[in-house]
Amino acid sequence: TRERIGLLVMAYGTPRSLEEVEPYYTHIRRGRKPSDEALQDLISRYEAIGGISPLAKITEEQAHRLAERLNEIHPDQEFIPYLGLKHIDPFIEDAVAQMKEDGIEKAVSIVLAPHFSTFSVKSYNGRAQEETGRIGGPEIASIESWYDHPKFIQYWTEQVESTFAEIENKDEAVVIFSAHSLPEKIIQNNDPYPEQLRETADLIAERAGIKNYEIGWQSEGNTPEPWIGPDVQDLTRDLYNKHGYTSFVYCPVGFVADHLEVLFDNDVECKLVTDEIGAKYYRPAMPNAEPLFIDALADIVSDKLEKVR
Ligand code: FEC
Repeated sequence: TRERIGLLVMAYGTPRSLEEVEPYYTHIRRGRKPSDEALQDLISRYEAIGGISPLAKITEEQAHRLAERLNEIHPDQEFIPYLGLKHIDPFIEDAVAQMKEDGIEKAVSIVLAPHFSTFSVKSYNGRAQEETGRIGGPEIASIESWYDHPKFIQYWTEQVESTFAEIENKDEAVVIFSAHSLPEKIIQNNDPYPEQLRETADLIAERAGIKNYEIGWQSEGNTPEPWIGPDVQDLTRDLYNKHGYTSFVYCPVGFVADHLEVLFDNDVECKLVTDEIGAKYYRPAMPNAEPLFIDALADIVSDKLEKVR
């Protein structure tokens, strides 16, 4: 019989209807209800991308395809996918409880975000480990980061190359690699997040032969504390003023799916700036459930299992 392995796929989560926006937002704010104004603002952003985010469907497809791929490459094992979300049900804890109920003894977990940060990946993995310890659930091998995996880099390299093939004046084009901003205080605690984003960008740029590229931060929260910058919108204006670039290529490599932070923060907000300065806006396709990306994730999971064997 095949060895059964729980595949815990963790991701941010998104409201599935406009009614779910309030509880979701309240969860993100650690239980504090948003003001009516903030709630309306978020609802209007969801409305601007077509009513609701495609993220829920994409996350499910990523998990399903990943399990399928792993089952293809490991005929002696059976990977059973479980989705555990950070801010909406099924929560990470629900997934761990379900694995236990299903008699899973061994599991591997992966977060659908490439770069490690205490704020993101560490908190996902911490919640999974804490819950499994609490209920005596499966042993979980947690993957910490995969920002430099060759197939992940290859995915974005191909995207950048095909985007550049469309650009006439390549010397006047710049790539902005970005991730979700985080409060600046993480840097004081030696968080590897900014360094990992830099490495992802360097690897893609080197392989795609791109000379003009910069690191930017996006989607920062609405709090008084300082967040890591430069923000992608400000960076766009600065780069235009300094170098007169006529094409901007946005690669939000800190994310892996089409969702609000890309479809709004890049495709609406950054595009407002490129329109204003009269430059061209490009945003290559997100990995979603593309086979090369799923293959990258399957390699990352396989490598982790090999290590803990
Ligand atoms: O529904 C969708 O399509 C978008 C889902 C979504 C993703 C996402 C990814 C990340 N976030 C990260 C950190 C923070 C911090 C705060 C914060 C706030 C929000 C809000 C929404 C939201 N995030 Fe998110 N994020 C997504 C959605 N995020 C909605 C609340 C309204 C707003 O500020 O825009 C600030 C929390 C606070 O108030 O204290 C911090 C990080 C990621 C990337 C890693 C990951 O995917 O886990 C980091 C997708």
